[in-house]
Amino acid sequence: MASLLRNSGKITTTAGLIARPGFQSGRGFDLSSFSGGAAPFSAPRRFQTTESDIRVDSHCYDDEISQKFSVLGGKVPYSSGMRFTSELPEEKVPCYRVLDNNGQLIDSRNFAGISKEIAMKMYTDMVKLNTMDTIFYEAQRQGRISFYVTTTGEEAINIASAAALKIDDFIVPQYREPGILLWRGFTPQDFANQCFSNKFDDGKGRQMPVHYGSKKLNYFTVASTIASQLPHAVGAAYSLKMDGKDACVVGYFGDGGSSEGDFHAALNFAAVLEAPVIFLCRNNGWAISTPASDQFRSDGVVVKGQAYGVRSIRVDGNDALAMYSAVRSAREMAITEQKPILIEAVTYRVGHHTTSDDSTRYRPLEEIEWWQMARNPLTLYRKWLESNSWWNDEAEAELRSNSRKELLKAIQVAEKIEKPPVGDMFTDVYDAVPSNLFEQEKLLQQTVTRYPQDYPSDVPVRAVPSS
Ligand SMILES: Cc1ncc(C[n+]2csc(CCOP(=O)(O)OP(=O)(O)O)c2C)c(N)n1
Ligand SMILES: [Mg+2]
Repeated sequence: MASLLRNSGKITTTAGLIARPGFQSGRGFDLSSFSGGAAPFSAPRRFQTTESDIRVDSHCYDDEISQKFSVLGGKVPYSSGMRFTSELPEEKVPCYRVLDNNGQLIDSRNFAGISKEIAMKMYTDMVKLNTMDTIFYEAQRQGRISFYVTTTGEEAINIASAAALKIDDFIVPQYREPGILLWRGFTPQDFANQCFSNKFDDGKGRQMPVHYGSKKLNYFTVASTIASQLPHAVGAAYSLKMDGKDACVVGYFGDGGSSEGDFHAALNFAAVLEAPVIFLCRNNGWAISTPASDQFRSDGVVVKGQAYGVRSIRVDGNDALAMYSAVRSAREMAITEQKPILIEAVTYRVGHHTTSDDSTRYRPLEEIEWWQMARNPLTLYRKWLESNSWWNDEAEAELRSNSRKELLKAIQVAEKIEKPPVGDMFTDVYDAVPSNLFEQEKLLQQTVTRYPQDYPSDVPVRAVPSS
């Protein structure tokens, strides 16, 4: 973990769930709902909480000074000492953890209670996700699909965050979060249909593999233009707020995404509009070949929340129970208090960036192996399940074998299904196809007909209707 934040040394872990207060509120908040009674949900007031809430303490300042300071959203003391703030806080923000390095509870009080059923489904889906990565990655290597992105090492972030949310919550993903879809019921066949771009892909084969989306499952389609999804997440959350919905939006992104302007704009918008959105950063140490130490000089991503007035927490992203607890709590705060929350989940990208990458060219093999062995999210969580007598070797072998069979079958079926007709490239954007697109479609159809050897034979060319 220290290697993720090389510039400024180690971060400590804590077994206590401590979200950092947003600058504006400065209020404490109660996490006692973990140990029982949930905080009552008060219906969000349509529009009311979006008004700026600037309070100036008139007892301390005369009117003229108060006026000046009102631009800073509250009371600011004068100081005769010229002090610059330091670039880094004295202490690093601790990393919330529930399980120790052996998968045992550090403190049984500081995490959300979880039923056996949910706990088992979490592990089952983590294994399925891991198996899907192995099989789809191999399929890409065999030339059966053009591209793939693994989530290896980030299974806990994917599945535990999904488990902590409700289906009404909207997911606005980056691209390394297919586990949320899996949790919500996207089947191996659905994943395979998208990766093989066949006619049952909801995106009609228009996108590269792994650009999943599901309207039914409230999962926005992956847009791999880094961080562009985050302002959209805020807009969607603001819409939920206006409609008084008991739901939030979760915008996922990587450490690399936090360097994009869109991340900063989104945090600021969310804070000012008081939008019920969770920004979930997977700080996996790498943005393709750029290490986190070349990405930012701050104490990771978590501290950026407070700068924008957003309550934030750093969590061990390889600890499924910590992720589940933090996301559940964040969801409750985002909805009941109608405000954004930032979670920095500290993890490691065990796989290559994508199938177009070879990460051993820029990082030591030992680093990858250490994370895979010592901090494997599946192993840690399995140890906790076993200590509850909920899991054993026999169950493991059966799950792995069944998942493998199911996924192999899914790709065998998907690759035999016909592709969508090329004409589908031109539909669904305009109500009536404009003349320039109509011309392009006609030209494409003529080209494919004239040079059939240059085009895949399994893609039907739909006849262009006469205009
Ligand atoms: C706007 C934009 N710039 C650059 C890229 C190229 N690119 C694709 S992924 C990536 C790195 C993203 O890293 P991070 O956000 O940490 O996510 P991770 O891949 O580690 O999950 C980059 C730079 C892009 N897709 N979009
Ligand atoms: Mg990254």
